[in-house]
Formats: sequence, structure tokens, C-alpha cells
Amino acid sequence: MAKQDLITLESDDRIGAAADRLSMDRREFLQFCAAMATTLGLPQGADAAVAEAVANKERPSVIWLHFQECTGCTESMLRAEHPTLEKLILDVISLDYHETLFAAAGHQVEEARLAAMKRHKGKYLLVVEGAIPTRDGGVYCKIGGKTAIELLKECAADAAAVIAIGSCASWGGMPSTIPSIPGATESPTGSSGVAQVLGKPVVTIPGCPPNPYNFLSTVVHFLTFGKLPAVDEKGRPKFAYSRLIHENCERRAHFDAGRFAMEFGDDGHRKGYCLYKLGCKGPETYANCSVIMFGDAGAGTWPVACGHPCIGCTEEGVGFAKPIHAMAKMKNIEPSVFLPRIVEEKGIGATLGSAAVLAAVAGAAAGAGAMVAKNLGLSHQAAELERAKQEGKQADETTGA
Ligand code: FSX
Ligand code: SF4
Ligand code: F3S
Repeated sequence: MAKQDLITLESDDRIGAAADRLSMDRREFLQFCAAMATTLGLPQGADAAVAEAVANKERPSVIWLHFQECTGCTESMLRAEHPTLEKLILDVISLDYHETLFAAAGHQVEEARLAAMKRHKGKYLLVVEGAIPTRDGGVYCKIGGKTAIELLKECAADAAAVIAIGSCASWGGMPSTIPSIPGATESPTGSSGVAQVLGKPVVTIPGCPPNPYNFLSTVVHFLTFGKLPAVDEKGRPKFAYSRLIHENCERRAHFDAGRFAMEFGDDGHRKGYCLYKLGCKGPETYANCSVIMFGDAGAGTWPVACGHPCIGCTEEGVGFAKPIHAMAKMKNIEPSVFLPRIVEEKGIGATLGSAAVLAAVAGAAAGAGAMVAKNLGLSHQAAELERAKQEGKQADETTGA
């Protein structure tokens, strides 16, 4: 048998074993690896490298700290499917310390943390969830007699890499909100992000809560390439945070056509019009919610699809800083090339050409693009009819007819 065949067989065995461990069949496992490779924006063929890395039995040790937060980050991870966090914990990473998920408490878990840090010195991943209170020497959050500042510095010293998960750990998030009382310039406890406290950049996965797949993909990148993915100036992985939500939003064609919901529950809101005038921060928020949706709760589940404006939860200076109803600053006014164009002559609907581009990009079945165009055209016609009716009514009232 040729050497090449032996290698293939060996890796086939490993992939089969990894699929078994994750309670998937081979096909599902390879689909999961391909999805991770696509999310990471890796070139064609990289799914094989991802599969090899995930199949590898050498699991990186992870120490997960909790500080000022609501535990929503862990909760959103627990809701992830393909694989579930439970599988991820047991089979892809070795979770050696996690305060929420550990059955043990007190001295036992502190010993587990110290033992894991010693055993995996220089090799473990440190994941931090929650903000760090820095005011008054950090007395507002203590675990095992140590302040959050002390714990963070102690655990970060020998970590291979540090990941700040959630907006709280990324820059302070919700706990860092400045109260609206005269003279207040910071949060009552001085809540800060991991990078601020450590004085060096770390990878951040903001969101309140963050999308579990962005964390999973970051870990898979670490497994595949032995390093964390490329990040922007705020430490956010570029594969997930380099596009504005507004660029790929399903309501974008309505924005371009000037069709807005003006009040919650009004006609435009019920028809799925753009939420900009209700305070949607999609135009100034970098995240991939409009592309990969959120978790696995079902189709179309992300804030805007559910009818709520994006509050900019991934964006420092926007989420928890700007009032929810305040209108967003437009960062990019170029029309999206991925969505059907509403033509200038007062929007009779998307052109078939642009709809075909949409269908091709979305990988939709033949004819889907035309359906999108048709539906947008129909909803526009319905709105125009309604408007004409209202105008007719108003004219009648004015003339007393
Ligand atoms: Fe913060 Fe995560 Fe929001 Fe909550 O823990 S990002 S408050 S979802 O839990 O840190
Ligand atoms: Fe979507 Fe919000 Fe942009 Fe409207 S303003 S298109 S709802 S992201
Ligand atoms: Fe957050 Fe806006 Fe996405 S509120 S979850 S960044 S749509």
C-alpha cells in the first residue's frame, strides 16, 4: 500500500473517531468543519485542515474566568448546536476551570485552577467573561479572597492566548454604563475590559451575548493554525466583525427605498420595513448577525429579524452608550451589492438582474431571486395603494366630502 494511502487511512480513522466522539456521523462532522472554515473565511480546501485539527486528540486546556456579568455569554454557548458546548467541552477543548459549570466549589476548584495552570504552563487558553471592576482597588469583585484584577493578572501571566468573551470583558460593556446622575464620569465600580487591565491587546468576541459560533470558530482557528485569527484595532476577529450589520441586513432594500417603520406595531413595522427610525444601530455596528443569524433557535432569529432594532451590542461607544431610540450615524452610505436594488424610479421592486446576484450569493434555488424581487415589488405596491387610500381619505376630510 502506498504511503499516501496509509496517511489517508490514518486520518480517515481519526475523523471517524472524532465524529463518533461528537455523536455525529462522518458527513455531519465534515459539514461542521466546512461551516467553520467558511465562517473563518478560509480558502477552499481548508475544511480538511480544520477536520484534522478538530480530530486531533490533543485538546487545549481552557481556563474560563467569570467577573462582572450576567452569565449570558456562557448561556448562549450552551444553546449552540453542531456541536453543543457540552460536546465542545468534552471533546474539542479541555475545560479545566469554569465557575458556572463546575460541580465542585470553594478550595477544590481553586486547586483545580492552579493545577491546570501549572500543568499547562504557557499552553492554556484563558477565556474571560465579564468586566473587571477597577475602582477602590478592585474590591467590588472578589473570588477565593482575590480581586478580579489579581486573578486576571495571575491567570494571564502564563496563558498561550487570552480571549475576552462578551462586551463586558471586551471593553466593560453593560456594567461600564455611566449612570445618569450629575457629575458621574464612570460606572460606580469602574468596570473595565481585559485589555485595559492587562495593558496589552487581547482577542475580543463582543456581543451581549456574543454569537457562540464566533467563539467556536476562533477556538477552531487556534486548533487548526496554533494561533488566534487576525483581528481589527479593537481586537475583534476580522472574519466576524469586518462588515456592518447594515451591509447585509435583510431589511436593507427597504432602507434604500426609504420605507421605514415609524412606531413599534405600525403598518411599516408589521410589513418588515427598515428599523432605522426606531433607532437601529446596524449602520454603525460591525458584526455578522445579519449573515449568520444568532444561535440555533430557528430560522430568522436575530434582533432585526424579530422586529427589534439592533442596539449595537458589539460596538464600544454604541451599545450601552447611545440611547436605544437615538438614530445611528451612517458609516457607509454605499448601496449593498448583495441585496436586490430598489430602482430609483420610486421603487417598483428589485431588478431581476440584482435579484439574480442575490440568489447566486445566497446559493438559493433557481427562481428564488425572482421571488424576492416579486415580493418586494408586491409589498411596495401594497404600501403605495395604502398610501394612496390614506391620501384620498385626508383629501376627502379637508374638502369635507
Ligand atoms: Fe456581559 Fe456575558 Fe452581556 Fe451577559 O457574561 S456581554 S452582560 S450577555 O453574560 O458578559
Ligand atoms: Fe437593517 Fe437596521 Fe440597516 Fe434598516 S437600519 S437596513 S433594519 S441594519
Ligand atoms: Fe447585538 Fe445588534 Fe447583533 S444588538 S446581537 S449586534 S443585531
